[in-house]
Amino acid sequence: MRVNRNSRARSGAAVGLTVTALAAGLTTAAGPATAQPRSAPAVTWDCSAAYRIEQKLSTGTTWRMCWRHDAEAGIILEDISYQPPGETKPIKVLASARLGQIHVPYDDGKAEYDDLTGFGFGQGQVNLTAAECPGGTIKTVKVPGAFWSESENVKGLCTTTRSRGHAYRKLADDGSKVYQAQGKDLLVYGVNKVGWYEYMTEWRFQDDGTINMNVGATGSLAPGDYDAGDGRGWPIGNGSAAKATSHSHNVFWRLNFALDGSTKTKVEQYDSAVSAPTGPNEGPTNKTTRTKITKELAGDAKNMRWWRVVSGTGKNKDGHARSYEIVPGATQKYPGRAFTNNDIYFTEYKKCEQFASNNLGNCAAGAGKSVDKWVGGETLTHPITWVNVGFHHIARDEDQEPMPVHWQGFSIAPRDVTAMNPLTPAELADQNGIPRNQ
Ligand SMILES: [Cu+2]
Repeated sequence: MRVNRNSRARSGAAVGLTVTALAAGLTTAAGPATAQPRSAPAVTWDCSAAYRIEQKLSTGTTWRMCWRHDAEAGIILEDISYQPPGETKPIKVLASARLGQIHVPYDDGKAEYDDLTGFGFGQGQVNLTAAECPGGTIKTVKVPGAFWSESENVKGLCTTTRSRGHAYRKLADDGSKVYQAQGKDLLVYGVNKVGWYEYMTEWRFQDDGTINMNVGATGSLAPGDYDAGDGRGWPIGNGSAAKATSHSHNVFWRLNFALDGSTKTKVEQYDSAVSAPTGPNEGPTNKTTRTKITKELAGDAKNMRWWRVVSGTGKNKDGHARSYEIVPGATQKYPGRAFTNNDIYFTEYKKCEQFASNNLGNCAAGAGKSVDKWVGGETLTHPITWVNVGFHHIARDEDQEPMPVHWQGFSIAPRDVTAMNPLTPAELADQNGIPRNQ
């Protein structure tokens, strides 16, 4: 349940208190927090109270962000910051996070949709019932011209918390006890109805700093597609009279990182190459190399390849540059268009570059309407990250009715944002770096 914690949050989390709270087990957010001193730095907001999301999870981590609604992109999250226990002030992660497009090409080549910019995704924001935001709060979203609501004030954005199981587990070195914590997440989600489909856009903020971004497709298969238009559609219903045309859902996210408050971030790619043993007493070796991505890139996922976005200025308490790693999700990349032909794009920020395809931004003539066109060799000083996750949807009998939610997405995970596991129990807080003498 999201409650108004402003008075507490504004006073931040003092280190000394956090240790006390952790020692006490930190099973509730309410108890120790009330004792926080008033001297900690104030939290500043770039949005009015109605557009703030602030959640202190019971494990001690606070997430803060602003939200707004865009006529095409739907919900956009801005100024996202993370404050785990032991940090005295919020750590900015992203200036903005939003969908960049949902591109839906049909296998028969007869239909191809850009759901965000061509089919009113934003106006398709629907009212949520209380039951579908368990334990949470539903915010009112102003949606001019809302398609599926009598009022333009749509009860459209749920914020709630959920348990995700173990955050960690460790048997004490002397075997006397088990250190364990059950992880908690802040969830922020809404639903946009586009034709027969209903897309759930879910943002999951874990207490360990990880952010999961997922789109779930549900609602109904479009009856108009029951025509085996691709010549191979999967039979739906009794016999084989109706065959649903297969298609892809290519979902793009657009991330504007602002680690430690600056969008002047750096991009790095890592690759690992495994070589055969060099002798009978050797094992295979694995060499990991870093490539600095200094210019715009259309990149592809590969075995043992990953990227991270690194702060230009911020360091953790170990003196390591703060960064976020991009953790790919399962994808079925659609090679049919240049803008879906790569898994990730890093482009130099331009305000007009808003949607991965069928862009509506007022870019200069000749700039191109899709993200692939914006990879032009420019030096990256303010990189924008575009992540493309595809799903080839071959319908099945179980897709009626309603269609079970099918999720696609990815994560970003902190790498050296804090000096240790942000949820480290006080008893283990001295175990950083070279192992202590027993
Ligand atoms: Cu589908």
